[in-house]
This record gives sequence, structure tokens and C-alpha cells, in this order.
Amino acid sequence: MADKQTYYITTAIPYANGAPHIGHAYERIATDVFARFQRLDGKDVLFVTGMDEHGLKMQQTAAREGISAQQLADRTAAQFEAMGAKLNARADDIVRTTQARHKTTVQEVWRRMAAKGDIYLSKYSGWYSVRDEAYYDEGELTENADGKKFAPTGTPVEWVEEESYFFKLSAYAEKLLAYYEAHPDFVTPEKYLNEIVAFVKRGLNDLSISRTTFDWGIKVPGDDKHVMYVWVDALTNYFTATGYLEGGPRAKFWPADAHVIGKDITRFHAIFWPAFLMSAELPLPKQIVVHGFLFNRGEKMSKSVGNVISPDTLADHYGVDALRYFFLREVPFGQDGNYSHEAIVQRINADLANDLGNLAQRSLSMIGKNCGGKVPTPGAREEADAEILARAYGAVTIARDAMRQYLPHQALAEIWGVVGDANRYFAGQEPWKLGKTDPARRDAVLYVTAETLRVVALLCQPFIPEAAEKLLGLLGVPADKRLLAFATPDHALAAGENLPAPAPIFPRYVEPEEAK
Ligand code: ME8
Repeated sequence: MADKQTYYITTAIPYANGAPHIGHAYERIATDVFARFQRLDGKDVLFVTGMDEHGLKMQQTAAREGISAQQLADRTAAQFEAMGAKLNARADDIVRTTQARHKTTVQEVWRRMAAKGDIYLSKYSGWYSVRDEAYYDEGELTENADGKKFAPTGTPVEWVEEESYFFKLSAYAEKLLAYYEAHPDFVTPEKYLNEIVAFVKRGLNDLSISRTTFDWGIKVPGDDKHVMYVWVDALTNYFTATGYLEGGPRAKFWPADAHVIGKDITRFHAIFWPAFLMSAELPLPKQIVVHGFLFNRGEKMSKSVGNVISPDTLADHYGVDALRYFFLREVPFGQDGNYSHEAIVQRINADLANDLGNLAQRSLSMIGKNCGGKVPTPGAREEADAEILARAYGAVTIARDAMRQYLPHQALAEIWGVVGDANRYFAGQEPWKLGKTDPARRDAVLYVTAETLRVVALLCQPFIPEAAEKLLGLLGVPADKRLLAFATPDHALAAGENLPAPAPIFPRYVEPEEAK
């Protein structure tokens, strides 16, 4: 048998100096959905996340709390691991930048860049924001009445002068532009690539890549005074996971298929990262997949506004599948999105409980009652039957295509298009009236509905894994027949197979006060 096609996908690695928030949950869920979809489609998938544990901010937060930076990193890493488990979005591996395997890899990548002549020692000075871990140009700053200067992000800046190693990023502008030109899908959605191209066309400055002002970081090979400045360290995590340089069993996964990231870090991923890899003579990732930001009713989450909701609280309140569905359906991928109680409840009750849940419940309980709890006999196929089935099988190709383009909202719109049509089919055929007049036709309608639900459930697995598993169980689909390859007519439900007793898959969301 030919080797399975590999597929390697990553999330950004969250800063380890704070607890997980909704943005992190959104990114993890989306990446998990992409990973699950490709696995469902028969690929050999590696899904990696990690933790960004170095930097001055870590040192400072830890000091404020009276713990070591490593203790802070350990605590946050445990919170993120719990989030992944809670959201049913566990990764195959977690690269923590303090791990030995990562240090070795980063130092080797540095050596390769140095060997290429791309790293030199010089002096760096400028307005630095500790909180942003970034220098800012004079022109970007604002000043308050006391003459104190602030970054565009509102954080205070201070004048810093230090010896620093630099990476010759300026030498890569032309090469990067040629690369974008040859690989127009390198950054998706396209609007983010356009921003990057415009930025690079204005010319690139060399990049300061080491610090002497703090020591919580990976040491520069051959110069212990310096630790690497966060981005060489952080970006290399994607590479570390594959053990590519050691030629281990996961080396086949490099280059990555997709780095899923938020829109605020596109420059680092679409400019720095490919330039580092070109310099180190390593293959470039295939795609940078950018998502937008999530806001609570249009407002940025902040402690002062008091609208910070933990992913944990949301998952407990609405259910994990509901949250996963909401994020991917409601927000066109790549754009910013909003969440609110009303919007989540609307999606749960209309799409999940009503459209999918009710259809499954009604059709499966009729099968339980009237067909002896067995898959009914399809009988003669009428035009309406053929239409809804063709629509369902056709959705597989459309969903696959949408997912290849990282448009999960379109895949879900297509799947729910089938669910809508199936509801119209069911209502139009009125199988509950056929018991006395034409039981064979009733059975045929129930069969077609169940087979449509099978295809829908197969497609739903990456998005709402628990509910899809439940539904596939109720339809008697064995565990080894749940890949997307089985969503075809030749693997249709077999008449006469025993089905388990029907059970609801999606309860309606009821406001706590109504439930009393
Ligand atoms: O940027 N909505 O870490 P991070 C959606 N350590 N996504 C959001 C978001 C929001 N409100 N807020 C943040 C870092 N994100 C670096 C990454 S990768 C080599 C290093 C996204 O914890 C953000 O865009 O600030 C990023 O993709 C991820 O969450 C981690 O953000």
C-alpha cells in the first residue's frame, strides 16, 4: 500500500505569561478541526501546539508573583493542556520552548544562519516596550503630559541601547517577493498576503535577534552573554516538533502544511520565518493560515471592561460541541468575529437542536417504532429521494474543497444546507401519514432520511465530534467505516441492520431561569 499523504498543522504558541483566553480557544479549535478533517480524509496527520516560554515579560511576571520563570511556564502550560483536553482539541505534541529538544534545534538553526554569513554583531538602540517585547520607531510614539512615551499599543516605552546580533533580513526582501509571486497561496486569506507584499516592497531592515538585557532565553551559540530574542526561538518550535535535523520518524512531516495564526502575527510568520529558513537552507512551510480576532460584543476582552470569559466557563455553560460549532460557523474564517450569549444560543437552538437534532430524533424514533429497530428497506427510489441523496453525497466534495481552502464556515454552510433540504424532504414526504396507506413508501422515506443523516454525521465529525459520534452510533455505523471515503452510495446503510434505541443528540439550550 502506498504511504499515506502526510499533513502537518500547527497553532501559534501562546505566551506562557497568562491564562488561556477565547482567542486561544478559537485558534486551538479551528486547528483541531482542520487536523481532524484531514485525518478523516485519510491523511497521516501531525497536529502540534506549543508554549512560548522565554522573554523578559515571563521573567517580570514571575518576579511579581514571587515564583521562578520556569514555575510560571509550568503553571501556564498545564492550563493550556487542560484547555486542549476540555475543548476536545488535544494536539499530538506540545513543543515548549524551554525543552531540551527545542534548545538544540534552535541553536542548530542559528549556527546554520551564521554559517551562511547572515548573522553579525552590532549595537541596537531604540524605544522598547517591555510588555510588547518590541521596539518602536520614534514617529509611532505618543507622549503624555509628563513627557512619558507610549507605544501605539498604549504600553510604556523606554530608551534601550545594547549590543545585539542582527539577522540580515534586508538581504531577503527580493527573495521573499519572488517566493510570494511563485506561491500565491503562501498566505491565506489573500488580503493578508497583499499586506505582506506591500510591506516587503517598502524594503526590510535587518533584525535584532539577541538580547543582553535579560537572560531568560536560549543562549546564543558561542556567546553566552546573549540570549536569543524571542522570534528566532519561538518560530523554530514548528520545526522542532518534526525532529527533521535528526532524521527521526517525524522528519517526513517537514515542511509543515499549515501554520494557523492570528492576524497580529502575520509579519513574523510570512516574512521572518521564511527568511530564517531560506538562510538555514531548510524547506519553507506550505501555508500560513490567518484567522481574525474574536470580540465579546464588539469589544476587546479586557480585565478593566470586565468582559473576560474563560474558554472553560463557555464550554461548561454551552457544551463543547456547541462552542466548536458556533466559532466555526458564525465567524467567516480570516475575518474578525463576535460572540455573545444570544448568538451562541441562536446557533444551538436553530442549527443544532432544531435542524439536526430534531430531524435525527424524529426519523430515528419512527424507525424504532415502525421498522423493528432495524435499518428500513429502501424500496423503489423516487425522484425526491434521489435528489436529497445526491445533494448529500455532493456535499462531501464541496466540504472537502472548502476545507482545503481553509473556509470551514463554507463547509458548515454546505453541510447545513443538506440538513435544511433533508428537513424539507422529510416534512414534504410526511412519512408519519404513510403507515396505513403505504408502509413500504414510509420505509423508503425513513431509509433515505437515515442515509442522508449518515453522510451528514460523517462530515460533522471534525466539527462536533461528540454529537457526530453519537449520531453515527444511532445509525449503526461501525467505527471502522467512519472515514470520509465511506460517504458514498456504495457504503450506504444496509437494510435490516439492527439499530440501537434512539436517543436525543442535541438538547435545546434553556435559560437557567426558565429551567426552574
Ligand atoms: O502571539 N482572537 O502569543 P499570544 C483571536 N507567542 N485570536 C487571538 C486573540 C483574539 N482575541 N488574541 C490572540 C503570541 N489571538 C506568540 C506567538 S508563534 C511562533 C508565537 C491569537 O498568546 C494570536 O493571534 O499572544 C496568536 O495566533 C495566538 O492567539 C497566541 O497569541
